[in-house]
Amino acid sequence: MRFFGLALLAGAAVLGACGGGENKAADTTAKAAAPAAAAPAAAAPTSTVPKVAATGATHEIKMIGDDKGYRFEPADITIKQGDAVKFVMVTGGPHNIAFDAEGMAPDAKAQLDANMDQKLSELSSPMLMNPNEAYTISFGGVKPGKYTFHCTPHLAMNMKGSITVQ
Ligand SMILES: [Cu+2]
Repeated sequence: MRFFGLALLAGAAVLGACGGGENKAADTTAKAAAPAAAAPAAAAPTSTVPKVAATGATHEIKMIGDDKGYRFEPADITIKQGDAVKFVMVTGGPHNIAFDAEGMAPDAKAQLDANMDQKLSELSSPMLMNPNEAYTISFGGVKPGKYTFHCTPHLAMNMKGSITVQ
């Protein structure tokens, strides 16, 4: 993470040196958002890796908050590369899906991030507010490994899960 941060800062410094006036409008955003500001399209922020569509099965994970607690159900699943995972908001929202970048291989991280639409931030889905709202993530091109995630609003309530890609 530290190395990645330094690389971002270095990139921002280079942009600042040669960019001239084109960055004025973006100066109000945080440093971490600098690479996104450099790209003309807001839709494709930090990654240069293209999204890979799912070609396999779609697995469903429910997002629940009730008197038994906040949870993903099932919390831990195993899928194949190329499958998709559909997260469905059931109760107790807003919920989201935020993958833990720590320990994730850089190429896997780049692909997973590219495969997520409408992100709040890197590896972080938008909030799902209403029952039956869903958010589907393609694991096309995401290499085998275990990907852990949590719900940002309910991290303290231990709303966590994992997806193991075979
Ligand atoms: Cu939640």
